[in-house]
Amino acid sequence: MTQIQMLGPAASNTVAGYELSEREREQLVALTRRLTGPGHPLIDSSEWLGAALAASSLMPRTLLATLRAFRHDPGRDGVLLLRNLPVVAGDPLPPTPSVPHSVERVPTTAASVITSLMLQLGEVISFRSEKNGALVQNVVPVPGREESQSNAGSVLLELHVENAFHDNRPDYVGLLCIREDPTGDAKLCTSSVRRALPLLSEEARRVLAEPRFLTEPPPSFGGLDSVRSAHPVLLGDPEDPNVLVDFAATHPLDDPAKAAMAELRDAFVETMTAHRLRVGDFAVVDNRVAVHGRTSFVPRYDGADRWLERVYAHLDNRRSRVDRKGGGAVLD
Ligand SMILES: O=C(O)CCC(=O)C(=O)O
Ligand SMILES: [Fe+2]
Repeated sequence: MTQIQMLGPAASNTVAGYELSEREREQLVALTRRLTGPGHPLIDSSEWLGAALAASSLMPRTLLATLRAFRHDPGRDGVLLLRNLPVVAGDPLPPTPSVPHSVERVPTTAASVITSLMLQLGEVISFRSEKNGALVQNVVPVPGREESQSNAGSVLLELHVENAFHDNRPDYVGLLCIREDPTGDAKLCTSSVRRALPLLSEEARRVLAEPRFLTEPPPSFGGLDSVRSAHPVLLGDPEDPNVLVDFAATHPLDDPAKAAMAELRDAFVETMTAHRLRVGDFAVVDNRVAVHGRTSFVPRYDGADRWLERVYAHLDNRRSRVDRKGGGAVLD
């Protein structure tokens, strides 16, 4: 029972997944009641996070075992898909927000569920320059931002490692679907370096492992002024490397580097999985092994658009301590 099972083609992909039983779902609802409702501190407070951490260790055993197994080995795809998670309990879901930098501050069922899950993978973190440092962020289309290469946009979002420019980027990106795209066109796309690597030429592998690439931070992080030093795209063991690339923000420094990056993108596209997330689906991307992006779609801005909640986690809280002023969850 605790083994990660494979979801079949009917689920539009074959990544590691687990569907909660009704009983497990009820258990989660009961657990989130400890965290939601009037009188509870706001999400980003240390009081609420402490309560969420305590509650998270009481999640159903199968869920805990599934998360632990994924942390041990993210599999060929570097993605874990959980289904049938509760996102509301009682009250109807409000309209999908459409303002920039939308976040959750008051603890809801969905926010409690995603935070608890991520707390069992690692330590939850956020970045001060991104969505005001809020831990639970809304991924929603925003009017006027259609063309932007961010999660507020609706044009194709290029495959990327999350916050690739940052030394303490997240190890995991968790995305919980709380309202599915009514058009069905918006799909989370994921590709892993484990699947792409065998498709690459020897030359591309060699060049990608050299520091011949620069990754730009988004403008909110200081833009080009804060570009760090040149880095390789493939890091670590050449047989099973980590990947560090954002096809909208990483710049090759010479022609062979450009060709190798193009080869890598082709390999990612060839081995990509598209996930049409439904309400209660939760995708966790291992940000070292997998890249993610999103297909284009047409938002209506009528309150019924696609709505995901996002939480980051990383594994080494000591390593990031230098960036977490005061010891909280927010990185500078
Ligand atoms: O909208 C999506 O499916 C993914 C967006 C994304 O890349 C993110 O929120 O980090
Ligand atoms: Fe992303």
